[in-house]
Amino acid sequence: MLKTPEAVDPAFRADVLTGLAEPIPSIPARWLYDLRGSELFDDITRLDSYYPTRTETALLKTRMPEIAALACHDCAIVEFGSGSSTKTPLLLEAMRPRAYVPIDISGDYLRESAARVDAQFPTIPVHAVEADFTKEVVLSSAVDGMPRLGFFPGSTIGNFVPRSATDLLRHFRDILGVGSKLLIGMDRVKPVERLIAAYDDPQGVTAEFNLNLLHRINRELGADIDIDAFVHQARWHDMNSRVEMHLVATRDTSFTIDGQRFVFAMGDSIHTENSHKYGSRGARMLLLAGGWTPLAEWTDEAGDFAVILGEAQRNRFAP
Ligand code: AVI
Repeated sequence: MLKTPEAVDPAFRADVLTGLAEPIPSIPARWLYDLRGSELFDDITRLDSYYPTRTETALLKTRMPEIAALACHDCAIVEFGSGSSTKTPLLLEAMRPRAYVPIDISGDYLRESAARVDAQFPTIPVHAVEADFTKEVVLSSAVDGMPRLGFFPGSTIGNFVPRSATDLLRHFRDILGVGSKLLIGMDRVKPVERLIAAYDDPQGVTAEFNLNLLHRINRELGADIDIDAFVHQARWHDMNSRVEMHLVATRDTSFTIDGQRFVFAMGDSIHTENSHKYGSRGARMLLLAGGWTPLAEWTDEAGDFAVILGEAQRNRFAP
């Protein structure tokens, strides 16, 4: 059903119209996550071929005593993009923070996760913030003066190009303040076949997740995209160290959105997501560039995924 014009996020319309008119057509990855997209992403996290979620969760479980000892003493845990995280209880259980501050753009998700934490940890006060964590965030004054631990799991940092990732890390530093810590999950570079399998699973769930973006454009923006004319493709871009998701036209096709016509020749693509993979030193350099000094790093035995703890030290540019 076509959403009423008021219900459509004007930023979605603007990003789609601008992105599709670019010489390399692209749409920002955040628009993959409407209700259906979020459900499909949840399904992806349970696929055999998608190793990041289970590897990070296992890593947090096995190394939590060490992580907790270094990361949080009487702190407030601030989670960026709390979503439907299953990793949070591991931290709360081990660290018993003075407060938990989930930040999420979706009020529904936020209320759900706050209620879950409330039920499971009734003694930990929850101060939820409904906000886009890439923009201005105001934390509750209830956490003023508390040491803070930022939590940014899932390798979501990999979905930002390094320049934006650096800006985001600096922004986290501004929100949390000097002396704060950050526990961040980062996916590692590995053989291309495994990376492609993780982003192009045999069950076709990731394909459905990617193609759902076209359904969303048709539904919300009243477009007439022939979805059968596009297929999902995952590509490894070695020079930029990232997996890219594309929607590739399998034949010449055209469609109209808001009176604007877009023409795609067979083989042309819409670039819908980047997922950067870091080596150990590259990951630490990214943190340093973003204002976080790495303190410790944990990886699984195969070295598939890393969880890194950084500290926002006072600025010191010399020597
Ligand atoms: C949310 N993000 C960390 C996922 C990733 O691995 O980059 C999104 C995803 N896209 C396809 N599969 C998973």
